[in-house]
Amino acid sequence: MTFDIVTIFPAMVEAALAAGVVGRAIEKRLLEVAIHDLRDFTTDRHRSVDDMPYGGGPGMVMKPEPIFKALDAIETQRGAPVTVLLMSPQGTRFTQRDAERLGSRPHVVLVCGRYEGVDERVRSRVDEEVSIGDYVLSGGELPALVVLDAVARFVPGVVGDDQSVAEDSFSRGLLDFPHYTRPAVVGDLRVPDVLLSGNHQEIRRWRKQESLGRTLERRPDLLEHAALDDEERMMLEELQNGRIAEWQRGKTK
Ligand code: 4GX
Repeated sequence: MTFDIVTIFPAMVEAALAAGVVGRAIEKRLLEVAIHDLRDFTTDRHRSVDDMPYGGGPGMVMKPEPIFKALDAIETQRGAPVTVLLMSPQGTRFTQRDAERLGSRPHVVLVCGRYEGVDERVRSRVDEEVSIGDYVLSGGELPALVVLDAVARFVPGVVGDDQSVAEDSFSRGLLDFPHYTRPAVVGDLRVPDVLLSGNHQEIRRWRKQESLGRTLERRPDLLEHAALDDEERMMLEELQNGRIAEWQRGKTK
């Protein structure tokens, strides 16, 4: 899969892509990421990417032509079609479902805006306007990196264990269960006995219970769309029948 990132801060994006799962996937050529400096597509002496808003008002707006030229160059290089995403707080909220859907596109272009945003005519070249959440950032670079990371995880081979991507708690619509590693006791904090029991049936049930309990307590909204099996539906019903308090007491013991 290829990503093209259009930005006025190429160094910021470059640095973030070197590390971790994504960095390794680039080394292994599972992902190709090309970073395009928007100023390379300007034609004036000052390499201007922004200008004053028509109609007046504060702030600056990104000029359309450099963005159009960048997209033309990318489409020529990749051979259309490419999927063009514009990072913007006006976009639809990016979810794990979107990450999975975009993971099977061969070419995704991430356009990073700055200032007050982009000239409205840029949207004629944009397939999807994407927001990573309801807060205001100073540019689209961090959102583009967030989207790239979440999408890249669905590209086969990027995450070591395909199983863990498919079973990822968010893909199933539930929060994750608690994790522990050695040692079994730290000060007065113990690993739950069930995890040391070697009883895999019990461990599996405990993890389901914890996922459901946490989701019910912290993100009940997720349960509306969660894909639950029969056992999980029964557990949830028990939890909802006044067993939340009991589950919580168990947690603090
Ligand atoms: N999720 N920002 C983009 C400038 C901008 C505004 C409109 C294009 C259109 C954000 C977010 C976000 C701040 C990035 C404004 N560019 N992007 N920037 N939250 O807050 O995606």
